[in-house]
Amino acid sequence: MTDSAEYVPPKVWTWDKASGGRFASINRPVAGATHDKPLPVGRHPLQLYSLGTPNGQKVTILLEELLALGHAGAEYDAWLIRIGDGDQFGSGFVAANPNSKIPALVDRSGATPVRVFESGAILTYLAEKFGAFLPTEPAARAEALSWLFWQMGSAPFVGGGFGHFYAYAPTKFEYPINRYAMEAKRQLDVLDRRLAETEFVAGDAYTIADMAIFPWYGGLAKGWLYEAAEFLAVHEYRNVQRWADQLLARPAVQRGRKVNRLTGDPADQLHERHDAGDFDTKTQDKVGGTAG
Ligand SMILES: N[C@@H](CCC(=O)N[C@@H](CS)C(=O)NCC(=O)O)C(=O)O
Repeated sequence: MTDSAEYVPPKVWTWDKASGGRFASINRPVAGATHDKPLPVGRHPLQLYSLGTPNGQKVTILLEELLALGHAGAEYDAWLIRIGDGDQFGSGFVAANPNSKIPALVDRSGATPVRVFESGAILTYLAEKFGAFLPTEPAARAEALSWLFWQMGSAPFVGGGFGHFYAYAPTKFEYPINRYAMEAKRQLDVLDRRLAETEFVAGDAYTIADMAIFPWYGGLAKGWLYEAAEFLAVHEYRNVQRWADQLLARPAVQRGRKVNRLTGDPADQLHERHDAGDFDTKTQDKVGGTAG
């Protein structure tokens, strides 16, 4: 590993497979499938191919909220995509998401399957399909979509920036940690000020914007991400804390956080979800599995 202070970029960048750090085995400078592997298809209209990371949890929280509201058409099979093993580069997954990242959804309820990728697009598609959690009145809808897109644009600085350099980079460098800690704190403050004004991020109503933002910024506030709670002094963001606790008390949020999860308490890991009853019978403590 070259020290960044001494690094002089060559004229043309080339792929040094040894320099990728923790994600060296999956990071590549090219797109496309690496191997043939069709995706499994279950019995429900909605087929989700995902992993219980913050980006994956957004969608399972929405699906569980839709089911809790009584939308039987939101029943889903959640298949596990092990990104550490390269499942996202299988031909079937790439057909569902050419960007090779979880989550990906295939809606098989109509004559022709509809693929949807990017978590924000999936949340919007499902909210529109079921007419829930996204206001229809133009001003309220604009506010919800603004915060939804805020999350999509902001969280990569938290995950790919702060989290990467603070928790995952093989060597700790002050410059990137400083830069991205500053930005992560600024974003937490944006959210904190907003949540001082309103109960939910988009106003009085609970929307897909909350569901998108919670796994990232609620996770930061609750200390689930990067073991950075103390470093970022997350207790200072009191309105974010209040809102995160409020969401966490929702049974659908609790269920959604368990689906496709490979880390944490085995009781909170439901590796695949094919039936509502799976939460009672198939979490890893019930099947005697180990955290992956
Ligand atoms: N903008 C995407 C981000 C998705 C994303 O970054 N997914 C990560 C896991 S959280 C992934 O699949 N990484 C695998 C890889 O990069 O190869 C979304 O919101 O859906």
